[in-house]
Amino acid sequence: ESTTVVVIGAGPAGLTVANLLRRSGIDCVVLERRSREYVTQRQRAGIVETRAVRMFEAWGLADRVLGGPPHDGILEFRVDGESHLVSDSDGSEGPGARLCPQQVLVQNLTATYLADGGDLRFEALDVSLHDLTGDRPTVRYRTADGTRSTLTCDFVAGCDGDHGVSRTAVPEGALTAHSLDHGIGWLTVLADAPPPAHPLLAVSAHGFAAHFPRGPHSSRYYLQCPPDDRTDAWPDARVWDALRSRLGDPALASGPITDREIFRLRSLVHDPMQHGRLFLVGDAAHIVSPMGGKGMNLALYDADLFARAVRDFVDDQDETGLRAYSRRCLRRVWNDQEFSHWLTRTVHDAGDDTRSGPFLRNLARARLDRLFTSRAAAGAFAELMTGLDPESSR
Ligand code: FAS
Repeated sequence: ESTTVVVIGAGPAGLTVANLLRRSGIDCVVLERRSREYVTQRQRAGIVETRAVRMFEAWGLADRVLGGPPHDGILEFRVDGESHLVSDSDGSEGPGARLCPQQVLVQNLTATYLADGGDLRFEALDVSLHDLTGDRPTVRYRTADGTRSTLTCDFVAGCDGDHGVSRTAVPEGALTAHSLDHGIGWLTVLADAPPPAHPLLAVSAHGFAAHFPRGPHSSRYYLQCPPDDRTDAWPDARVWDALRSRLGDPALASGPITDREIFRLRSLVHDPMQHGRLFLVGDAAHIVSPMGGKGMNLALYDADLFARAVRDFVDDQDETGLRAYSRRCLRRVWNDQEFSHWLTRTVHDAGDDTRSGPFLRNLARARLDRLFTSRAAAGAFAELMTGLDPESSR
């Protein structure tokens, strides 16, 4: 079988690449290891940032793929119980961020791609990549009934996340991994409990906590915990007690907890993000701590750059975008890594100084004070939250 692009993975990155290529009339096949039910139910990110909204708008897809209400552009920081509302909108013209949970985006991207006649193959097993440095790479896989298939293509989009197969197909030493372990653990909890009026970040001596909307009747919470902590050390009562004390809200409404997971905050970047005819997109190339909501939005950014580069190549034999893909993505990746790192350090050092010590705690408190009192600092924060390219490079 032959196609132009084989996309590996049907998460936000893979499905966005597939839809954008489809819109450009470019043939592609998506191979997803899991079932459609599994992939479309996975709850993770909760906000599609302004830049990504405008990207879908520019491709004529926003109405079909974005769900959820507009984000009102207000973020709440609560420091030792004191509330500070901060704008995360830069006031530019055009649609703003949407409170669109990741599973809603994935469901809509899947439905749109299939409705437009897209070729999406679930439960594609044992995917392997070959001849990536030749002109016609091949991708092999098998279906559950044992049938084996081979696809030849012009390009492979590795959209298979942090534990995928694409990166392993690159020879040892061709990619450099830059990683950082923040030494911070988070218990993340999903619950059918009322969402907050605004996304809430809380700094307290008891440790960091956050409360984010994940739909009209559900919320995602984060609680700082020791990196090697275990979920069975967090029964429901302890979760709600810790949230009430750290969020400074004794009357916080609770609800059935539907998911709980502990993970270490870490950041990872693979450089370059391409090898021969393989292009890594989204988590397959980078992991960013959930602070600032950049993980999924970076995947959408990469997908847009890759799809435009392929379109330029197919329409005009112009390889500029393909050659510059990694450099252009990495500029944005490091910008968002720096922002997430700044925000992660600030909200954790400012609270629990047993980990960072009083000097770093005061530095973090000074950064918060600047954010709440300086227009320039608030403007820079809003620009970074929108994901829009700085004025200079727009
Ligand atoms: P994904 O991992 O989503 O998708 C990869 C796909 O490839 C999967 O469907 C997988 O089944 C498939 N696959 C893997 N190996 C394969 C193989 N060998 N063959 C075929 N298919 C294969 N980001 C934010 O922006 N904001 C947040 O608030 C946020 N919160 C998060 C909370 C948690 C608990 C976690 C874990 C992540 C969070 N993220 C957040 C980050 C997350 O949203 C990722 O950035 C996003 O899923 C990246 O999308 P993809 O790159 O498509 O990777």
